[in-house]
Amino acid sequence: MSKNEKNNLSDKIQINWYPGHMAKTKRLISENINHIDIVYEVVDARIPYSSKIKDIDNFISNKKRIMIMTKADMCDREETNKWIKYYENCGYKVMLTNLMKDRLNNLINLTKDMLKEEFIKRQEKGLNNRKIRVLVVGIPNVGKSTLINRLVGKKVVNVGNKPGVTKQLNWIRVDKDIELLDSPGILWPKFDNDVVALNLASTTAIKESVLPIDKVVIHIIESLKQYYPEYLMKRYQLEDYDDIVDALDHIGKKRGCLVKGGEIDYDKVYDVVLNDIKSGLIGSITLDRCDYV
Ligand SMILES: Nc1nc2c(ncn2[C@@H]2O[C@H](COP(=O)(O)OP(=O)(O)OP(=O)(O)O)[C@@H](O)[C@H]2O)c(=O)[nH]1
Ligand SMILES: [Mg+2]
Repeated sequence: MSKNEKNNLSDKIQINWYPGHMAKTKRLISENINHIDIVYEVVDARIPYSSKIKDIDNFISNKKRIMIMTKADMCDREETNKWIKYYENCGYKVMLTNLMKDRLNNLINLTKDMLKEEFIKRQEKGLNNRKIRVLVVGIPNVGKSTLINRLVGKKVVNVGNKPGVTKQLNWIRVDKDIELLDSPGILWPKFDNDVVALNLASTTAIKESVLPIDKVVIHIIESLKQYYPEYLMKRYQLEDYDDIVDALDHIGKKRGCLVKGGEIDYDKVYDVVLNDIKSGLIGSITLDRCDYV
């Protein structure tokens, strides 16, 4: 990689991307929001700020909500706890969960509790007792569908570690008391800053092809250097470095990402780092920090 190429890496990222189906999903949610009793707003505990839908208030109006932070098993608990406090101070009920193993009885209980008065009022008015209707909403790949499968207790909707698995709104019955509306992941029309966009790409919330892969991987390595240098050491035996190209070269050599003649194959280095992050092999990380909001 030449110095010029390296300099280009720090250019401001231009992203003006907003797939039409996300606008459509927001419109459908707005149209159906009057039928909803409560919203589960799902965020990824590794990026509790970057993964929160920025314009959510525009289409869920003032519905009651619970923020569900998924991937508790992959996050840095100390930083995540600061975020939980931050959102609780903003008035949210927050629930941190590992959807791979947690039972979600407490979520059901909290939901029923938050809606108790409304349902008593309905009864007093002589209205039919009906199920609680929950909208599950969030950016792509945060675990909305996994949450639904967990609540139902079996696989009723498809999940996958890539954005855009759910394509349409789906009503799912949980039990005699609750039904859920699964929704496709949505983002907002323009990313407010590069860090948010890069964090989203680092955790596979936006398609890899949307951002230049070199910028995403450099962001991952630089974030690890800043917050978790011990993970760089453990996974790649990479000590502190001054030049990012040296870091990429080092990882390339350690992981055998070479082309004929012993040159570094940077595309392979990018794949290695992205896969390590995607699968959680690097370690438990949180990429957002409360002090920058
Ligand atoms: N380790 C871990 N993986 C999780 C957790 N929750 C979800 N996942 C994984 O995250 C990936 C995305 O899950 P989905 O449920 O498909 O996400 P989604 O929000 O429905 O995504 P879209 O439908 O694409 O918007 C899957 O590979 C899940 O297995 C969690 O708490 N811990
Ligand atoms: Mg889904």
